[in-house]
Amino acid sequence: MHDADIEFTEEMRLLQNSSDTTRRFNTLIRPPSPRLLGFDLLRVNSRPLVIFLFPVSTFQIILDYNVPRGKLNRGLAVIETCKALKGDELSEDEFFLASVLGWCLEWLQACLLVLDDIMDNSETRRGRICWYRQPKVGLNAINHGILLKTHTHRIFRRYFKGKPYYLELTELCDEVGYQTSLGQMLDLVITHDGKNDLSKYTMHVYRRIVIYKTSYYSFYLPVACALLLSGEELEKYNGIKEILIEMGVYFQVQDDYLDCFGDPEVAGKIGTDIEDHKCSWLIVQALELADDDEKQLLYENYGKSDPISVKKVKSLYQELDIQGIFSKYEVESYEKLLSAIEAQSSSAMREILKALLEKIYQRKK
Ligand code: GPP
Ligand code: MG
Ligand code: MG
Ligand code: MG
Repeated sequence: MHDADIEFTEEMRLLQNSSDTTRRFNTLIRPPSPRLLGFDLLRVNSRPLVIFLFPVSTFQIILDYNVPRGKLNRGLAVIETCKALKGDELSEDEFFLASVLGWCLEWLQACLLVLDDIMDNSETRRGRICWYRQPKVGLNAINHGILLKTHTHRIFRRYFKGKPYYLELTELCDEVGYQTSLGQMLDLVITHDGKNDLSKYTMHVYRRIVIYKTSYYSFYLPVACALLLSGEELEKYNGIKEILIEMGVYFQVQDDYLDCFGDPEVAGKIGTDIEDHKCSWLIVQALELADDDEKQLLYENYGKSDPISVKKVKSLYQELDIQGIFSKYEVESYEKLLSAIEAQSSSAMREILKALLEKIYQRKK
């Protein structure tokens, strides 16, 4: 382990909770090597001026603002999956490499959130004003998002190049990155179409969007990464992909619900789906239940940013008992997922899938 890799801020330390894995994940490594970036620039240009033009601390600030304070679901899932596959505690080296990979997924997540917040015109994220809304940041945030993502490739090269799984791991991450961008494109294109015709918002369309924009990178990717890191062949575990994708759909439905009915103090973000005219699970449900007058109300008020219109939409959701429908959906999804998990032949996979499901069931953030 290099000194530059063990740097972590006080904030990182505060993230510790009672879970030993979380504590070790947070404190063992933060594989940023912002310094590495500085060193490389130094080597290529070999003039101190370069450091002056690109102070390392700039990257450090971007990292500190955007990587911590999340739930760490994706990063920790890599470690937990490796553990479940081994059936035992990981060695120091194994834990270290799983943490590197886990942090790369957390950096990817930070990149996606920085960019998504610009596209969704969001105000807050993880309890703070969105990065792009910081006065000195603005649309530079686009480049910061790209930096966060491209730097994970450098971390990969540094720690995994030469390992037997290197190529498959990088191809997996590239493919999932592509799928996520496609999902985001679908999200934005459908939003545009829906503004002319709300009837485009069907459950079929909804599922296509969220499988691509959320499921692949949030649920399939961490488990698939851990499988490769543990020397497993992904083909042997085809059955779990479908379950992870469905778990991702359930997770995004919760996200949509919390956008409207969650507590921003707890979730750390203020919802924007109604104002943004998003194809959210709530509007899809409402359209299925609404009579002609209610549909008219939605046509007139959905996608408007004035608080009165937003309130009218929320009140209609309440009248249609979307909250009750969501509660039922949660229980049914949990039970369906659980029985699909129980049918898996690998006990390690049953263990990890159950743990992932328990972590998100009835979540409030
Ligand atoms: C969640 O959508 C999906 C993402 C954050 C993926 C973004 C993909 C990009 C290629 C940028 P969301 O907008 O509902 O999330 P949130 O509610 O957290 O803003
Ligand atoms: Mg979005
Ligand atoms: Mg968003
Ligand atoms: Mg959302």
